[in-house]
Amino acid sequence: MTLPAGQYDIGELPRFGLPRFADRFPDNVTKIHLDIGGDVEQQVEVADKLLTLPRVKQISDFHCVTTWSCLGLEWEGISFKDLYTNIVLPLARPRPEASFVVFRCQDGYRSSLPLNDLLADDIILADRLNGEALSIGNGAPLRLIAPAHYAYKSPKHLKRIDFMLSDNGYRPAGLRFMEHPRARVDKEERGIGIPGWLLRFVYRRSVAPNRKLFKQALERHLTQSSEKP
Ligand SMILES: Nc1nc2c(c(=O)[nH]1)N[C@H]1C(S)=C(S)[C@@H](COP(=O)(O)O)O[C@H]1N2
Ligand SMILES: [Mo]
Repeated sequence: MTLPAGQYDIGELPRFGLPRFADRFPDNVTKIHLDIGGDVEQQVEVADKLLTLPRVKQISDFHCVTTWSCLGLEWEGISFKDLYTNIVLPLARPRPEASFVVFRCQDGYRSSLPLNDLLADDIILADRLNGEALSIGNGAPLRLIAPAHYAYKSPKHLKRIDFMLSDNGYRPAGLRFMEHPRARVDKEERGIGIPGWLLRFVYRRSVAPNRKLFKQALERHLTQSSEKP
């Protein structure tokens, strides 16, 4: 397996993200509740309908923009394209030009991708990883997996998907330069306005301290929830 430019193999999938999300956790990690909205004719809640879609399994590599990668992960869930053609189009009926897609998460995180990118065959909504239900650290109960894009485009703890006519009014979860509209790994689109190779050096220093921050926050969270009556 070859690593994309500027990436290294970290050997496992750590709990990771923007620092301000380290202490935020989803309320609901077992039952999937997914709302479809935005510029659509009808808002829909797809929780049970998801179960009617075919299950898919896929092995793919995962690349965080801060330069770590985790190779050969086996994700299981449903394909985004199936959700779009079998549920979004017939039931929510988005406006034909609604091609800016926004994902909203239980921890307040959000990200976006163009509809065209999301209709690629390797984009899935995953509820299982390496043969087990998704853990709270890695995105339970449901997350997007977009392997060709930096992992900030793979939102965890999904609760809502909006199909929008434009990106007007969309606020990225981090600073504006940090969210490239497409963030393709093979083009090293790490951010906006700063070359990818330059961002590598800045981001790489944050990996170890941020990983520790996320790990300790999860440990605290798990202890607190187990102490609750
Ligand atoms: N809900 C949510 N999704 C998120 C994030 C987050 O903080 N919250 N961080 C993103 C980033 S920057 C990365 S690298 C991956 C990390 O996924 P992991 O914790 O399963 O390794 O999730 C992405 N999706
Ligand atoms: Mo990331």
